Amino acid sequence: MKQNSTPFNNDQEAKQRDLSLNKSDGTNKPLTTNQGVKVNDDNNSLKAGERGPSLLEDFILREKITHFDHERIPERIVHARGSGAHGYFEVTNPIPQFTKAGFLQEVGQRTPVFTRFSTVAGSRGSTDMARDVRGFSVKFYTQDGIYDFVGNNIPVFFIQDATKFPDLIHAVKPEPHNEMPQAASAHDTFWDFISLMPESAHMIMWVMSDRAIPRSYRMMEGFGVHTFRFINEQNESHFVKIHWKPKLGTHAVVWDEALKISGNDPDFHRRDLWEAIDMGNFPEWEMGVQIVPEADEHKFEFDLLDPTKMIPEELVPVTIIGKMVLNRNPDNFFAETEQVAFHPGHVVPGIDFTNDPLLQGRLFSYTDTQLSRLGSPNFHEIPINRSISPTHNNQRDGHMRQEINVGRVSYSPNSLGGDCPYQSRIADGGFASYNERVDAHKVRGRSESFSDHFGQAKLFFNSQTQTEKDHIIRALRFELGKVETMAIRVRMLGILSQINTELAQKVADGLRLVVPASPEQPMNHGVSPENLGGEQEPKSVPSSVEFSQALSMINNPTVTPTIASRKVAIICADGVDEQAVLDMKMALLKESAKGCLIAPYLGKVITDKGGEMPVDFSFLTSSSVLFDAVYIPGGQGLNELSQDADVMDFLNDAYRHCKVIGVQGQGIELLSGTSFANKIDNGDEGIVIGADTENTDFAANFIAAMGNHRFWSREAGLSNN
Ligand code: HDD
Repeated sequence: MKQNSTPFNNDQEAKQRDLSLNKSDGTNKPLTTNQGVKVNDDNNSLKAGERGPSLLEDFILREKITHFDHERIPERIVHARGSGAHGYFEVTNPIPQFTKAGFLQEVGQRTPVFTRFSTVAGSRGSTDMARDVRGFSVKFYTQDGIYDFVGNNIPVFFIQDATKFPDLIHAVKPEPHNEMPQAASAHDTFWDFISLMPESAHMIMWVMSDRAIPRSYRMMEGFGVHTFRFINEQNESHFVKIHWKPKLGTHAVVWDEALKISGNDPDFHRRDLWEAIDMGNFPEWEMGVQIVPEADEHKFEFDLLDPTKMIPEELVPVTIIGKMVLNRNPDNFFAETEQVAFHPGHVVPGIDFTNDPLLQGRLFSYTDTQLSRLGSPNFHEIPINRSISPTHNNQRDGHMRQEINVGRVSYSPNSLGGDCPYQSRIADGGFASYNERVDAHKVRGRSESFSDHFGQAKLFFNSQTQTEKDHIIRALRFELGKVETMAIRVRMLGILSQINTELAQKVADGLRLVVPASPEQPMNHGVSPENLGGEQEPKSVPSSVEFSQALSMINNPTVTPTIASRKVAIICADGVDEQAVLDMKMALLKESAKGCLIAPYLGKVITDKGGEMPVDFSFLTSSSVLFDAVYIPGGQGLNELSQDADVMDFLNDAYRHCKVIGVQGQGIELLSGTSFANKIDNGDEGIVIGADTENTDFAANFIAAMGNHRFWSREAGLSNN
């Protein structure tokens, strides 16, 4: 048992009880004004005569309209588009030797959490499926106060110093003169900035990879990016990188699919998270740590303080210490998901910062942004942000203060209040910053140890499978293809050539450009570099690890394949084989997956046995990009669908996006009208055929194939763009 502060709390419901103090439910209650006056007529304003002017006296109208006029608050400057859920964190492998953090001490200990996932560049109403980094933030309501993990689904960042953050975001956001494009990095200002910032080379490899178009928030890794410190009871520090590994594996969609999802369902990720939790498929992640002793700080060829670098798992393995389960959807989007305020500076005793200059800048930015977004220094009192451990201090007043501080004393030291609230000794849980020795000149500059910009970019690219490399090349052709300024395209090719010559050449081939012989130097407006502050000359330090399996999504074998929570489109029409549909639905259900009936019309289909089965979606209201696999059961009547262009698009897209297509009995005839009809006998493992409906292995084979996620070999014959 830890000697300081309170005994371990193990109450995963504590935050829900706390939130319930503010919940309001109007069921079977009279309508009132905000002042509690019952309303008799909510449909008509007060007028001088039925056709006359409205009266200023109408306090009911004025209150309603005024409140409506003020409903909106500024959206987050970045990460505006997001979705959140409640859950808990459970310790599976305590590490008291590294950290005294109270919520990480005992096996089975549970802490309530609220987690928000987001895109970065788009506005609140933008598509979930933009090519973008995803935010991954977890608010831990611990017994010792709030701990916020504020990370991304990518372990490194674009820039090394927080002072470049406004520049980066101005470059990626819609261009200021015409506010275009929305939620997209494929435009001139972004690539102009990136092409002049070689430190972003490593991050660019990740953002152009399929990590930037995840299949689901539930299928993304999470990373704290910066190196933090863990502090133990002996006040010893260890460096730590924090990881989240999804139980469902890390999966993505393909770019053409992403574009179509954005049109079919811009809320794709939000809906996916909501429905999974609603159906009891609670998303789960393991939390892992990479621990580096203080003595090893300078052991690596990169600097631990440089946020454009990760620690390859081959050098320091990830130790799993706990798991997070999200098991409850919010009651109210605005009150919870919109008003939640994360801050990497919200730490508890046992966790501390390093001198990473990006992190140091973030420590300022997050409180500042809440002041403009939520409007008051009392944002910590908003229920979703409220600590479940008691708060007492001498901070007072401000807009919308909720707490009623009793007594006459609001200063320290005081004698009138017994000098309360009192300070805590470290042994009693008082936070004390790590006693790091700093002895240096004040300097506006960057460490030489930050100047390798290409070593880990190479490692990332080299660690990808050929399929993943091709996707990166195509992503860059797309993005740079949208750039209008030729000089920016060429400058980017210069950057890419320093990562990998084949990569640069293939991107250049797609753009019909020539890779420049030497990369362009930054513009200094005639001032010689020695008279300017700023960066070191970029260089490339070979990584001591040449290939890292963990960096590839396809190669990374950390989880057993599962189809849990995946969705299968079951193609139907009147005359469909009822038994085949029921068998498949049952087989999917056993694997916690879901089969949905798609037919040319909504309502019901009449089966071969004369029964009725409800249709979930029509081909008009749905698309195969919203499903993980397609199943075509047998039965008379399905053949007619081959004349329907929507049905053919549905199947052709499923094939193009490398998804499993299962077909039984007469259903095979439907494939004859598809663009891949000639591929069916070619042994494509992703097309599972059951010649007769009695084949009992069919569902098992189909499910096993789905576990592979996608069949990439198909891409070889598809497009060369
Ligand atoms: Fe940030 C939001 C993650 C660098 C300034 N950031 C924000 C969110 C995430 C991150 C996940 C959304 C939180 C939520 O869901 O409400 N940010 C990162 C990561 C970074 C990073 C992983 C690099 C390692 N950020 C960064 C820098 C700065 C900011 C360098 C400023 C100097 N970030 C902000 C912000 C936001 C924010 C402006 C906008 C809304 C908010 O904070 O609450 O303060």
